[in-house]
Amino acid sequence: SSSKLLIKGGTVVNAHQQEIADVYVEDGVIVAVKPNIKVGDDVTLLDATGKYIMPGGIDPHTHLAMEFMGTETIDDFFSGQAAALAGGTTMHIDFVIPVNGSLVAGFEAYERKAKKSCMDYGFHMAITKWDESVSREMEIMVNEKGINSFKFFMAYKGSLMINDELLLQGLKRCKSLGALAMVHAENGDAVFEGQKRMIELGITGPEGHALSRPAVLEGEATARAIRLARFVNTPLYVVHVMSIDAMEEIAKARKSGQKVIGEPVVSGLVLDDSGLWDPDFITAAKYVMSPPIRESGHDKALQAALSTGVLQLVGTDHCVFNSTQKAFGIDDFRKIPNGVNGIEERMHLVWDTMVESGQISVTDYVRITSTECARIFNLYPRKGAILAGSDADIIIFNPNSSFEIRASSHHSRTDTNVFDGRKGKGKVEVTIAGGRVVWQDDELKVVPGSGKYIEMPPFSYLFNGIDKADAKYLSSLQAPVGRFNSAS
Ligand code: DUC
Ligand code: ZN
Ligand code: ZN
Ligand code: ZN
Repeated sequence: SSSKLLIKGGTVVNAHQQEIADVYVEDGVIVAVKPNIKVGDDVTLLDATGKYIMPGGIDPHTHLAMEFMGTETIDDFFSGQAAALAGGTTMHIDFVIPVNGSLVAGFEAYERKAKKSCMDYGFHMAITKWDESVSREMEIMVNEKGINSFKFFMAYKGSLMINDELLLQGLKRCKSLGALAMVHAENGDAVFEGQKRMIELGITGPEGHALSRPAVLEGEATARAIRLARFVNTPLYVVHVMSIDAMEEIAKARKSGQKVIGEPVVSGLVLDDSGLWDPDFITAAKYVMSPPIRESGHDKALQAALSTGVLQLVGTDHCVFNSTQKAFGIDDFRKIPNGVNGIEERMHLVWDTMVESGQISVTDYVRITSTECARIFNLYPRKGAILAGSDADIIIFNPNSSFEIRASSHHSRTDTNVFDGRKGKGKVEVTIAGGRVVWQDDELKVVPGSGKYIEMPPFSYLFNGIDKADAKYLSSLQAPVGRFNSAS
C-alpha cells in the first residue's frame, strides 16, 4: 500500500499563519510543506484546490468505554474513534478511571480497551478518591506511563467527589510532579441538596436535572478551585465550562495573571436547555449531562469568551448512552446516565458557529480545535501543526460545502444525537490519520489497532511563566522549522 501522499493546491492553515502550499507525506510523517512539490508516480495525489488543509482536530475530553452510573458508554475505542475520524478529529484524550482505587490497574484496563484504536489517543487520569497509595501511583503515571494531567471531581457526592482538604493535597501533588490539575467544578453537596428538593417537589423528569444543579453552583466551585490553585500556586484546567458564572471566574483569574485554562464543550457552545423540557422522555434525556446545558444566553457568552481568548480550546465530553440506557432514569432524573455526543460533530459545529458566523478567523479555528490542546498537553508540534516533522494527521476542509447531523446517519453507536437535525456550512471531505486516508467520499476506511498511544511528558510552557494569558500569544509565536526530535 502506498504510504506516500501529496496534497496539492490547498491553503495550509496553522495556528500561526496560513499559506498556499502543497503537503508531502511519507510513512505517517509530514516531510515537506511548500509550493509546487514535484513527486514520482508512486505517490497518491489529493487535490485540495479551493479548500483548507488543516491539522486534524484534537478532542481534549472524551469518555469511551467508560463504566459510569451503573452502565457503560455505548461508544468504545473503535466506534468512538471511527466517528471522530468521520468528523475530522484525529486524536483524543480520554479519562482513565481507576480500578478499585488503583491508578495502575485503571491504566492497564484502559490499555486493553484501547487496543482496538484506529486513531492516536492519550490519557488523562481521573482521581476518584484520595489516599497515600493514589498519591504514590500518580508518580508512576507521570514518570512511566505518559500521563501529565489529573482530574478531580468536586461533584458526584458519595462516589467520585473529594472535599477541599483532599483537593488541596491533589493540587500540591500535581505541582510537585509537573502535572496539570483539572477539575469538574460543581458544588457536590449543594447538587445533592438540589436533587432532594426536586424529588420532594415531585419533579422527577429530565428538567429536574437542570433545576437541581444551577449555574451558581458551577460558578461557586470554579471560583473555589481557582482560589485553591492560586493558594498552592499551580496551574488549573477547568473542564466543561458550561456557564457564564464559571467563565467569568476564569476571566477574572486570567486577568490577574493566574494560569487557568477554560475548556468549553460543543454542547455548551451551541445548545440551550430547552430540550430538557421536551414532553418525550428520551428526547429530553438525551440532553442530560453534567454540568447541565444552560438556559439560552450562556451559549452565546461562551462563544464570545472563546473568541476573545478567555477560554482557550474546545472539547466535547463525548460520553454516549443509547435510549435503553437513558431510560434507566424514566422515573427519576438522578438515574439518567449523564452524557452527550460531540466527538464526530465538534469540528463542523465549531466551524459553523465560530468561523462561518464571523466570530473568529480560520487560524483561530485551528488553534481552538487542535493546536492549543497540543500545546497545553505538551504534544506540539508533533501534533496540532502542519509542519515538516509533524505527524500526518490532516483534514481537507471544504468551506463551500455543507454538513447535516442525523442520529440515523452518524457513525457513533448510539441511537440518539443531541445535535440531530443541525445543518451548517463547511465539510470535512478527507481525513488523514497517521498518514492514512481514513475518510473520503463519505466513506470510512479504518483499521482496528492502527492507533498509537501518545505519551504526554510533564510539563510545558504553563509552568515556565510564558503563557501570556491572551489570544495574541499564539499569533506572535515563531513556528519551528524543519524536522524536530519527537518526544517518543
Ligand atoms: N459529565 C457527564 O455528563 N458525563 C461524564 C462525566 C461528567 O462529568
Ligand atoms: Zn506502501
Ligand atoms: Zn466532568
Ligand atoms: Zn467528562
